[in-house]
Amino acid sequence: MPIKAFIFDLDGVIVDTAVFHYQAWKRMANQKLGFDISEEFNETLKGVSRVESLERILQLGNKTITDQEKIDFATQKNDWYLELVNGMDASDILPGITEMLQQSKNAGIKIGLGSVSKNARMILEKVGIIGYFDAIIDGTKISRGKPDPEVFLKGALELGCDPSECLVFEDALAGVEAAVSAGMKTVGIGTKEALPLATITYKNLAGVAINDILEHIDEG
Ligand code: B16
Ligand code: MG
Repeated sequence: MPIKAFIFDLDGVIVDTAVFHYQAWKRMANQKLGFDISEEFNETLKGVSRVESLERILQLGNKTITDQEKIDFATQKNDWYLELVNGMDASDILPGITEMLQQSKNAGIKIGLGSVSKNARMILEKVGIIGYFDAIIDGTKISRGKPDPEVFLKGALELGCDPSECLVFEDALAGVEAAVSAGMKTVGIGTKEALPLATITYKNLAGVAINDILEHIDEG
């Protein structure tokens, strides 16, 4: 089936907010729980919801807290995260993204966002590219995080396309797994070793032409 829509992950594909999530979770683990989290462990939180991320951190440190504390800690982490995100502007858009959005628009390809983040809409507004999107699926519209395919299947539905007509741009293992489960081909942003299930991979999208992607996807 020909590709009619591109669905982009936010964190790690459009902007590098992963580093801010990491700093905020690290601060919370250090100050509230009394242990540290490594960058390697942070990799396993990519594409995972806020509540589930907290659960995984508690499990890592072997800590038990009350339900009220869980709410308070997740809120505190988000406040720290938002302080960091607040300084973002168009210069934080990752290489090649604005050009890719413009090329897609010119080629008549529909554009969707598939993010687990509840802050996604605000971030797209902040960096000035929200106008490109025909559908935005974020953490406010889904009940299951990646690797569940819900976020991408809802994207296809809102874009009016069959899943097989959608191509997902993802940087995280859980995100690529979600797209594969949704029956979609994927452009992995990273290395083939880190994202073995991706149909093709690019280090980043700087200088990448749509036709180059579509030709490789046909072969993939
Ligand atoms: P929030 P994505 C995900 O975004 C992040 O990768 C993940 O680290 C984060 O916990 C999740 O959003 C929830 O974010 O706390 O802002 O609702 O990769 O799906 O764009
Ligand atoms: Mg991501």
